[in-house]
Amino acid sequence: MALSLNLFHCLYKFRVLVLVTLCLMVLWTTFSYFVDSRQEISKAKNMMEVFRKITSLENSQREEKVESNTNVPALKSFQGLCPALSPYLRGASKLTFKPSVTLEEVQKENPQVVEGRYHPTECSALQRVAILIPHRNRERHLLYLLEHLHPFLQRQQLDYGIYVIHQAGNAKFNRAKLLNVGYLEALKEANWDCFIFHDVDLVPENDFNIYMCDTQPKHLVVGRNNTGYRLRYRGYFGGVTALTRDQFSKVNGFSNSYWGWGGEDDDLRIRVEMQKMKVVRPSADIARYTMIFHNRDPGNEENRERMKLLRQVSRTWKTDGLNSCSYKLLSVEHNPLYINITVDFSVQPKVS
Ligand code: UD2
Ligand code: MN
Repeated sequence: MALSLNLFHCLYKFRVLVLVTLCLMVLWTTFSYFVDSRQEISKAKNMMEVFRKITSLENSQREEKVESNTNVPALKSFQGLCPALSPYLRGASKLTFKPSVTLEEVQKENPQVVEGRYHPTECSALQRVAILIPHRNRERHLLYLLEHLHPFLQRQQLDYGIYVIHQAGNAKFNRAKLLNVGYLEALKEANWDCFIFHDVDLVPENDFNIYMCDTQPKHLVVGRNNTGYRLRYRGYFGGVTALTRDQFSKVNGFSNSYWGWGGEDDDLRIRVEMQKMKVVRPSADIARYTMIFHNRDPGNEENRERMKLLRQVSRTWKTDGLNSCSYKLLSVEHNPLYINITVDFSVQPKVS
């Protein structure tokens, strides 16, 4: 009896011991679970923090890009960059020029253009592009160009402004100096990335000819209707060209010394080549223009000095260009479809 009582007692003790051990194990497991999960929570918290920092950095960079692209305060909600190729492009089109077209009609057709400027609202444009048009006494050509260029540039989803640089006074026409003025004056009102130097009488036929700058200076006119759409000569750099702000400033802009017709475009090409840059062109089937017919204008007679000037570029480019372009500014007017800059070179010494 005593033996069985003793055995019972031992068994009881053993059970209690097992129970206590089990309890301790449960307690330990629960404790370590909570410790682990607290660590996991803090790890997760850290990861969330890192993620939040990355996304907020990305957003602020995007907002900065939007701000610098549009020149307006950063948009509250994120706006993506426009695609490299706009979905609105149509390709080649047959151009028509209605003699009856008026400025008011062109204005009505382009309600989103304000004071010569436009930017897409659906996305943030890839470049801010200033179109510079040298001008004197070619009102009808200007009207045709505005009529075609505004919708063309909007289809390309560009943030752009059109500047017409008008030469008043009786001095000989100076296309190159007008374009220098356009560059200097346009940069006073916006931070343009890219400049398109554009004859008033050339109308692009294909909107795949993108009015944006490249890593190298770009010549946009391979061919035009009245020269059988072929490049006129090797090294030809006239009509319409696109240079970034830096590319243009690197070559000190155009020379100011070409009075009358010819040479200034070849001078710019020499400057570009001297800086070890290479002229690029879109393909010939795209870089096509219609030139509105005209005769040589009075006041823009052939420049007989041009060959002599062209031989001196390597000596003159550093001191003849943007850094020496002085001019009398008569007015800057913000018209609905373009910004009109009027200058008079007749009050300037001819060699500036
Ligand atoms: C060629 C070039 C042009 C320029 C010029 C020589 C092409 C397609 N164009 O044009 O870029 O190098 O030779 O200087 O190769 N302009 C006026 N009013 C005037 C005179 C000129 O507005 O009284 C402006 C206008 O923007 C015109 C540009 O200057 O398109 C060039 O003059 P142009 O059209 O008489 O010369 P063009 O066609 O031979
Ligand atoms: Mn012309």
